[in-house]
Amino acid sequence: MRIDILTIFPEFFSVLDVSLLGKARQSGLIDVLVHNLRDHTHDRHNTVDDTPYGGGAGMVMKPEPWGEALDAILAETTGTAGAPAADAEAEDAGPLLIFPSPAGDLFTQKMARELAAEPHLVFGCGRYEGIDQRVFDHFASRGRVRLVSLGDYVLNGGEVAVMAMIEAVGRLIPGMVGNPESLVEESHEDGLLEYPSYTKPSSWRGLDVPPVLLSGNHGAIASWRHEQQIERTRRVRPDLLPPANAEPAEGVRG
Ligand code: 6GU
Repeated sequence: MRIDILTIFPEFFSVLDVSLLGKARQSGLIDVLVHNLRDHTHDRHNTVDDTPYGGGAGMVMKPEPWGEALDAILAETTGTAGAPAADAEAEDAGPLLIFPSPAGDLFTQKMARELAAEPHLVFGCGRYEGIDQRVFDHFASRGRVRLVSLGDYVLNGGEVAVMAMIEAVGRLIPGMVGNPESLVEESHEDGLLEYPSYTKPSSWRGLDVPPVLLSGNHGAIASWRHEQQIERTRRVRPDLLPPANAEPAEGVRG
């Protein structure tokens, strides 16, 4: 998979060199290219933002540097400055452009799986009050654009959000995780939160590991873990359960 990142803070992404993703980069499984948006400005101060039309607080990112930077990536990867050529391979939809935004679709494990199947992702990290809307509209007319949010809170810019998305997507790429089973037994992979885990010693500070886990009865262990998943999900994230399984509201019970 190829990943391009456009940002005014390329240093943010130096952490991609360490840990799991660093190894994936070294092995060639993921090719991450970080670009400085300011390289696509042409004034003395490398201006990337300006005041909003219509007034209001904060600054808006100007469309021209985004246009030039995205044109360059699209030209390099499609050879046609992004416009799909008439004789282009039918299945090559071009890169998927992703803009982190609190106004976007919620990023979920399902979306991570969809993104992990893409050959080429381009992340555009906005700062300030956002990016001129015409950047999204223009590139949506030439290809696929998605606004994606991590959740209902506000970050100062897209950089940390992109890091989270790359980590969630990167570990789903075949060959990335040592033990593929560790992928399926996790929170959200089966729509439930994960069961609690224990290791040695069997007793620690007066707290004992649940005896069923020491029983050697694999059927009983699987049932217990599934019950724990349902109980925990009902308690912490009832919104993840189908309505019939959700805990009845206080006072409505029995
Ligand atoms: Cl993806 N970006 C920003 N700037 N803030 C956010 C977010 C993304 N998701 C939640 N808050």
